[in-house]
Amino acid sequence: MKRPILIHPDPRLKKAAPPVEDISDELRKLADDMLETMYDAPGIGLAAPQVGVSTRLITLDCVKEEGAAPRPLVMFNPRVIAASDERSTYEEGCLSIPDQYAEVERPAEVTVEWLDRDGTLQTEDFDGLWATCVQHEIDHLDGKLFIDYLKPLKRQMITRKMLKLKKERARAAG
Ligand code: K1U
Ligand code: ZN
Repeated sequence: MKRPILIHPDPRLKKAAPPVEDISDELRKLADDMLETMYDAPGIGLAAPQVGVSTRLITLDCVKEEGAAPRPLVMFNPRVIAASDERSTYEEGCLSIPDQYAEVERPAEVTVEWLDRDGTLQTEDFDGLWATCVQHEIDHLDGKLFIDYLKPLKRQMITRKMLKLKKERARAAG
């Protein structure tokens, strides 16, 4: 089942999410819904707070090559346990901030630890777009958006555009 994605500004996107205590069937269903919502958007990542659920769960799939097998990842309680000194800059977007893109600098490589849908602890090194995306999604769990890395004026400009978009959408929905 597809879920609606919250649009910035929304207080639910600014709140730090509590850790998952027990990976229940309900949370596995939420993960499946998030993957469906992410692929449909389309996006390469999604965090539970973006669908209005305050819990530490993210999904991602950064396979971009035409015809390549998808690699859907579901991460409960993900955390960066090591980050490279080397940094890389990527033009980021966000499904909660539609059609706005900006360059953000982050560690180029990160090691991430998480629980998979069976509750098994996983550890993996990520680089390139995967590293950028997993850091962007973990930021969502801490109530942080990519625009928080931008200069205040640029951030305000984007926020004003989003307020306008939300008003237009509300009017169209009647
Ligand atoms: O968290 C999100 O809002 C999802 C976001 C993830 C992300 C994108 C770019 C850099 C870092 C993190 C998106 O998926 S925005 C859409 C997007 O980038 C995309 C969509 C289709 C194909 C390729 C990219
Ligand atoms: Zn985002």
